[in-house]
Amino acid sequence: MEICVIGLGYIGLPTAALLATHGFDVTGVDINRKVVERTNAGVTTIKEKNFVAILRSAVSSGKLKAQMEVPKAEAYMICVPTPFSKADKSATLRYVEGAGRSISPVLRKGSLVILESTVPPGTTEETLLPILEESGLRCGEFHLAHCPERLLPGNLVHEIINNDRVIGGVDEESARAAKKIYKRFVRGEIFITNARTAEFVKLMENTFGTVNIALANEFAKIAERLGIDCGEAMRLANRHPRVKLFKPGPGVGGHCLPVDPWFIVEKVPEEARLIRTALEVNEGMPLHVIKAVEEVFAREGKRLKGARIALLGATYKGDVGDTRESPSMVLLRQLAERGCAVTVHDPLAEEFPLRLERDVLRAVNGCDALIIVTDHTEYKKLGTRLDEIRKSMRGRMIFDARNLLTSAEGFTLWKLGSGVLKR
Ligand code: SAJ
Repeated sequence: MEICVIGLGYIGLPTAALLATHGFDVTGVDINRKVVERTNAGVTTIKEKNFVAILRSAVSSGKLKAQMEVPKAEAYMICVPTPFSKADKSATLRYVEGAGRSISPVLRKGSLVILESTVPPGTTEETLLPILEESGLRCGEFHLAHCPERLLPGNLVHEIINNDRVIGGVDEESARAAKKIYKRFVRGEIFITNARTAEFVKLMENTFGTVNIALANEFAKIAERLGIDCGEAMRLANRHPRVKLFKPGPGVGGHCLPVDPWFIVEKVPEEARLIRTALEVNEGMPLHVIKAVEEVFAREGKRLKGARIALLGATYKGDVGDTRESPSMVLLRQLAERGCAVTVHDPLAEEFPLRLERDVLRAVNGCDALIIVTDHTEYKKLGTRLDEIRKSMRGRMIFDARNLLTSAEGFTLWKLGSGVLKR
């Protein structure tokens, strides 16, 4: 079966490669010529274990080829981004609409269109369906389903294959047609529902994460005020058989958790009050860290203006290379606005507005303070390198926004959720 996957990003390319290594003839389409060329060369910027091998075998077998035009195919999978406009806090569907418009002219009777992109409830039927009917075919003459992805960046290949999937058809036949395709490479269970429910399920999943992280962040700020070590309190609370608290952090990044819940708020603002508040609590976390930096500098009698500060971590979370919506971007801007000279270290990140240091000691060299922003595995060992770090730094302040350090001999250590630990 010929399948066309539109959008060769974090979701589309691995999906295209898996389809191609499970018997489908796949044409990958992207508007970015560089992505098309890299894909045809079996090369990718996506750093996920086992992925390059799958991509190489898909390309070298001739089962996956990439191009910029949408071909005739028996099935189309739309995996384009649905960015979020900060201005009016709403989903930008122009890429989904564009993908639909590129399919319509070549859509044939009996073809199947699957929308994987995360969209506000109702998008599949109210936005995409009418665009596909511009082909002259009525829905029913072609099939349309929504199948949201739920893979975890950092464990992508394993999760694409093993996670259960939810498929929402605009009608029963569409859902069944889509299930037949996923069954070829998904080992998880495949559940069928209607399109609107499938759209909502995806948003519920990420909103669950966002709201629970916001709860952890709020507990951390309250614990600081109460003089409680939030990390210890959470470890104890999690001993309850039915409590599993998330971890507080310097902000929620990535292109999903800070974005997807806004799609619900946009649709039903009068009801989605807890969800809106959770998003705002998370958005406020970078500033909470900045306020702590200001307070500790003041208490230590140090001027923030002109200070040199090292941020450890540019990516939005540990052990990934993705910097989208990363809290580090906000911290960098806020510190620069306060006249600080900032160096940023990261072992994996590619795109970042500043040249990235790849060696921790070089990054902290001469710095007055360092801030642990990302929970990279490398930083979990910083506790054993404090002597070298102390020799390399000029100052003695550490801000641990990920609770990776238990103590820091000879440093003033501020931890999110505890405040300043006594030296
Ligand atoms: N974070 C915390 N505390 C936590 C957990 C995460 O501060 O306890 C932060 C992380 O540091 C990061 C952000 O939240 O900045 C998001 O990280 P994440 O690992 O929670 O989620 P993503 O964005 O990497 O992937 C999520 C996943 N969704 C859920 O876990 C419900 C993934 O399954 C989805 O497929 C993905 O969004 C997506 O593409 O929608």
